[in-house]
Amino acid sequence: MPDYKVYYFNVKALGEPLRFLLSYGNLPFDDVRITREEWPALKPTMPMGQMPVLEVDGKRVHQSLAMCRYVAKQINLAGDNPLEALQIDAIVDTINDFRLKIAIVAYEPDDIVKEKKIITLNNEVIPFYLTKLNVIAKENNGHLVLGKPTWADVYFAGILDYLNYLTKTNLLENFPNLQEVVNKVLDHENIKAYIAKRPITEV
Ligand SMILES: N[C@@H](CCC(=O)N[C@@H](CS)C(=O)NCC(=O)O)C(=O)O
Repeated sequence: MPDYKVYYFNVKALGEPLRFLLSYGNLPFDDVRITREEWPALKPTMPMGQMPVLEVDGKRVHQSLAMCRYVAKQINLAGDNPLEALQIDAIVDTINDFRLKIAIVAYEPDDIVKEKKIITLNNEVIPFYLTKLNVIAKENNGHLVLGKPTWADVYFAGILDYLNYLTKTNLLENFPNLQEVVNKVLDHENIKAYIAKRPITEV
């Protein structure tokens, strides 16, 4: 089995889906959490000067979705054929579109612009995505695609805390089928064990 190290800040955010997937598949990894003080010295050693980064037997790779997909393949959560893999990728990309639409508002520096963008986000963007995804979760018996566990479910459960943090809401409050998807992941014994030992962080 390769030697895995995950480098990221001491937050969940973009690193948590990767930590979730490694944990779900029972692939041991070093959970390396870099402080803001350590980061400037380490930044030039990372492929694109950003994290998360996965080190596989000493080789550092970047891009959270690519890393998650790589781990998903190791643990048979990436579909049984190219069409299944495509369907999973499409859902993960949709979740990532949703994340980016939330992030662009949350990190808007101009307060007046931000206030306006929050109205559109709350009244249009969030209901649009969550209503669609909730129907999809219902049609797939508590999964996001293919009616079975895939890395899309684990990715969504892993990124949700960050999305709730950015929107300052409980996004799934009125979306029980999506909550069921997340609960199934959180009830997995390997995920429970990881959550029990991970550092407590606000984000
Ligand atoms: N598309 C990349 C984005 C990575 C990214 O934006 N990383 C941020 C933290 S979430 C970072 O490393 N920021 C510190 C810096 O750029 O110096 C991914 O999904 O992995």
